[in-house]
Amino acid sequence: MRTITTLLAIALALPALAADVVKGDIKVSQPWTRATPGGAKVAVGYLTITNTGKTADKLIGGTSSAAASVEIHDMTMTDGVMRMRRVEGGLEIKPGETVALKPGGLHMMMIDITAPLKQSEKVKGALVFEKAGTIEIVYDIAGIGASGPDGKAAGQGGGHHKHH
Ligand SMILES: [Cu+2]
Repeated sequence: MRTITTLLAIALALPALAADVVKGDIKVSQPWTRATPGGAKVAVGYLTITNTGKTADKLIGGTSSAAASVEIHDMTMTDGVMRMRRVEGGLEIKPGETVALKPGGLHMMMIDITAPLKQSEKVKGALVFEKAGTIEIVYDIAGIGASGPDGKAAGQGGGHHKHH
């Protein structure tokens, strides 16, 4: 009996990645963000959106319990410099389409975060769609500099990604 209890405790302690959230024709998978260094004013959220319906929907905004506002951003390369800009008019998700918000591209920009995000914790948020409405999500917080939700770090603890 004791062995079973111990094994269960170990299983529960393993980091569980957030489950998919489905509402209407929209499925949101694997929301994640990164821990933020002290003093940081912004954080970046990533996730994957699938439209399982027969009509297009549009991601038009978002909120987060940890930030004053959230915008949909994209990264573009201009003259060899990566810049991010707000996606005006929303992000269309066509029927049957899967759109990944991931490092180097589309992302949810959390602006004026209220407290530093800590690795292994979670932060609540919501996505607002034109048709599916508001979808509540929970972002897993990976390490500073992580390149994916599983916390595999690019330069974690190595002093890269200096904040400026
Ligand atoms: Cu941004």
